[in-house]
Amino acid sequence: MHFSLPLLALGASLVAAVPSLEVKGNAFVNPKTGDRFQIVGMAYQPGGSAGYQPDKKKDPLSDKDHCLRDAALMQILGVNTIRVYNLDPNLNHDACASIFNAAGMYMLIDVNSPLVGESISSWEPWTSYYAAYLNRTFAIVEAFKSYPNLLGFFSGNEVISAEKDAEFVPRYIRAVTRDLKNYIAKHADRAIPVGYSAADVRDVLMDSFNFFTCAENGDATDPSRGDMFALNSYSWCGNSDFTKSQYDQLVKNFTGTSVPVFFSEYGCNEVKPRVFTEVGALYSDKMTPVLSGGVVYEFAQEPNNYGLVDIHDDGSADILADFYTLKNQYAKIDSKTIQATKPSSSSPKPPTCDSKLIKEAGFDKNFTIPVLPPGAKEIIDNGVKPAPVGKIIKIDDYTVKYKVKNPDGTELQGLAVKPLADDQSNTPGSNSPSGTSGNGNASSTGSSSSPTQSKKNAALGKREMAASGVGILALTAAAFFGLLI
Ligand SMILES: *[C@@H]1O[C@H](CO)[C@@H](O)[C@H](O)[C@H]1NC(C)=O
Ligand SMILES: *[C@@H]1O[C@H](CO)[C@@H](O)[C@H](O)[C@H]1NC(C)=O
Ligand SMILES: *[C@@H]1O[C@H](CO)[C@@H](O)[C@H](O)[C@H]1NC(C)=O
Ligand SMILES: CC(=O)N[C@H]1CO[C@H](CO)[C@@H](O)[C@@H]1O
Repeated sequence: MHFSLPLLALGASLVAAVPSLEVKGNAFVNPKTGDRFQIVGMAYQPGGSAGYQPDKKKDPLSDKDHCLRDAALMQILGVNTIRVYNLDPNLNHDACASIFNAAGMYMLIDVNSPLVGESISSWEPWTSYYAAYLNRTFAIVEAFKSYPNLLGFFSGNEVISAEKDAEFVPRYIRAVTRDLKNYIAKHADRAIPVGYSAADVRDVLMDSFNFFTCAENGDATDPSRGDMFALNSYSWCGNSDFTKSQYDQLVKNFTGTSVPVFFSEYGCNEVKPRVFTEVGALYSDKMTPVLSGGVVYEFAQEPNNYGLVDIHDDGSADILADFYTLKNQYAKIDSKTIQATKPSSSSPKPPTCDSKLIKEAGFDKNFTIPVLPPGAKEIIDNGVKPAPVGKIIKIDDYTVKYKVKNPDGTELQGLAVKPLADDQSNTPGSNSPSGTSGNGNASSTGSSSSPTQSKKNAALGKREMAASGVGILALTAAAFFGLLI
């Protein structure tokens, strides 16, 4: 084995790729090592919903230089997966997918968008379930199925957010899951996981979990059963703890799950600045046996104030203080251990779908899944026509073109994506250009940030900080680190 290492490294500079992951029981597994994979994820929707404009040929994975900037920054953080919500199947995503692949990051892709005709509606779902809608979701499959770093598809996101949406919607989400899985089985060369991303609303969460992960007659191959289940979890706010956040209940409730469960969003911002202490809990041995990590909401700053990086129209960007707080929390994760556990050898059988699984009175108890709408069978049989095609391409230059500044106003030097060796996913510390240690401020040396300090940073506007002279100090520090590297 040892002899082949240099050869592998050589090959890696040509076409490095992360290994496509598989689902085994309640775990994502790297088939090459047999190790379990924990998602260290980032929600990526620069521009918010305006970042998706099919009429302007624009979506979050269609601009190479933007992706280079953001992948480089996420590499510094230590992210290994991105979640992207709204995509146009007919745009070319090769450069961005290849950049994130080289940076060691997987992609979780939502097949829907908020536009009419591009998602199942919470209200009268049958009016939104038709062939052209399915054709679009299958086109997303076509556009992404060939990227090795595609981790999975979300068949829906928070379509059920209250009991009022729960009477009929669940069976339609199961129908879409079935259709996507049947399409993938016929037209993709590997089993790509499909699952639902649920709202963490107590009235509907566990019923959603049971509804989407049970199987007809307990048969795990039932195509309408989700391959994974995710929840958008915002119950840990500020310096909370395992019990106060009710993470203990989540672990208890999902124990024995027959599919991987993870947070498809987390990062409550009710207490500001965020301290991201939930990271320590999420990747601790209290949670990793049951959950498979989570996705932080979110990379780009938007009016709702969850962002880590403020991106400007000219492509330049300002790193916000929360970015370094999260980076420092990620740095404490014991990646080697959490990414190298063996999945449990016994996979729990899926529960048999039965109205007894459902607790809330208003929640769908009908497991007869709606039949395909007219015209859809032909598309599943023959494939989307014309089908978009995606492929990994060679990226000649990984240098970031835009100026990116630290919270104190200093500019990051030498910012570039650092392509990883073949079969590597990104971990904290795999890329650290000068000026990105500590808090991204002049005097920072250590790897821990105190909440009081970040509060101060957030309170001080960027301009004030520069005026106070911190900027000049930081430049000196950046130059110093530059010499070291
Ligand atoms: C199906 O999707 C493809 C790719 O987006 C598109 O070109 C085609 O017109 C669609 N067909 C139907 C019937 O909606
Ligand atoms: C756990 O499940 C129980 C029973 O369904 C439910 O009452 C409780 O709200 C759940 N807790 C969480 C945190 O979802
Ligand atoms: C269950 O749902 C199916 C459609 O998915 C419908 O045809 C059937 O009538 C429903 N059954 C009941 C008892 O409501
Ligand atoms: C000016 C400023 O915010 N300095 C802080 C930089 O980061 C270090 C380490 O967290 C703090 O100790 C400094 O106070």
